[in-house]
Amino acid sequence: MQDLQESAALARALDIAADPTVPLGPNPRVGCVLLDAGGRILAEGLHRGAGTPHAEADALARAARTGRDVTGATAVVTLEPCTHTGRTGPCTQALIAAGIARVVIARRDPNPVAAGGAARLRDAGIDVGLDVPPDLAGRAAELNRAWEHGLRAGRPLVTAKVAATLDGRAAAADGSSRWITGPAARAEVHRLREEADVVIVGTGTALVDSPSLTARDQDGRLAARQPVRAVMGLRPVPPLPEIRGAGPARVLATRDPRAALAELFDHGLRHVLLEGGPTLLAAFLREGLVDELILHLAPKLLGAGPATVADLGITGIDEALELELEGVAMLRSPGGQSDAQLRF
Ligand code: AOF
Ligand code: ZN
Repeated sequence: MQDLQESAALARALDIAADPTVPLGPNPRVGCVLLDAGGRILAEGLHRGAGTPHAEADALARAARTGRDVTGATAVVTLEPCTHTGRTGPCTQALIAAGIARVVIARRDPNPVAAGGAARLRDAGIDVGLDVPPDLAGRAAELNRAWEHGLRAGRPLVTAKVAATLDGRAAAADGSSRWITGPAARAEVHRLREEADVVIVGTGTALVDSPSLTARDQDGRLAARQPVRAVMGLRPVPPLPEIRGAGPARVLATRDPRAALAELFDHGLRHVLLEGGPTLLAAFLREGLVDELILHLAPKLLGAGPATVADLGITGIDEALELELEGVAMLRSPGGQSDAQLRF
């Protein structure tokens, strides 16, 4: 990376790419900022989902519309420009044709169909910068974590979220389970929903809790980005409540996690959030289909009530599912109940 202006432009491109109004879909989130030789912004570009112009093409088009000359400019992009003709033409070609002198790339494109842009640009005599500051490279990786997982695994990334008491109960003996965790943990769940493409609950949870499955802020307002709301299982359940501004609702009429994930993947959904209950979580765990587990542990004891995970078919300690603890945080609720968050 050459200078501070490029770092600032990349931070800006990452902010642009994370735009919550970009629709859910199978494409990566990509942002682009064009800088003139003095480091001033000429134009910004954003990819708005499958079938729409790529971020680089969007930025070039905006520059053209505002009469800005991009000859000799630097393009700062969050993802390596593509080399393929897909739903749109190759961005490397567009950058070369526009007379761009330098391209700063935060993340290599792991998609074999589109990869190789950096080399293509260099071959055309363009200066390519791949050594971006680690924090920005990290943000670029994080931005499309689920998309990259999809390319590798051919199925969505699965994050499971569990709320439990200290003795591992998901609900009280009478079935009441709504307020196990405190306000900070609930806010965190809404953040997870906003990040996910689809939130799934089992039919059992849908019947007992009738959850809204929307992403909301502390005041109950709907977030800009809403996941698809899905109920999975074979028990007949009433439809999820109609909520204006909420994500569309889907029924996954299967008990087979693989089939459910395949169906969601086919619909372009790349990040699944499992929100319970115990049967749904067990089904995914049994198939080895939980990539991340987030446990919210409430400072409460019940001594009775269902466990967070149903039977996994394990009898001996040697068969235990071993997880790796990746992080522990305190979810502080000033004046309310604070909980522990464990990430596996
Ligand atoms: C995007 N937006 O801004 C860039 C992408 O479906 P297509 O034909 O539009 O091609 C998508 C591929 O292009 C995508 O998987 C990624 O590898 C590459 N770059 N894609 O959707 C963009 N720059
Ligand atoms: Zn492209």
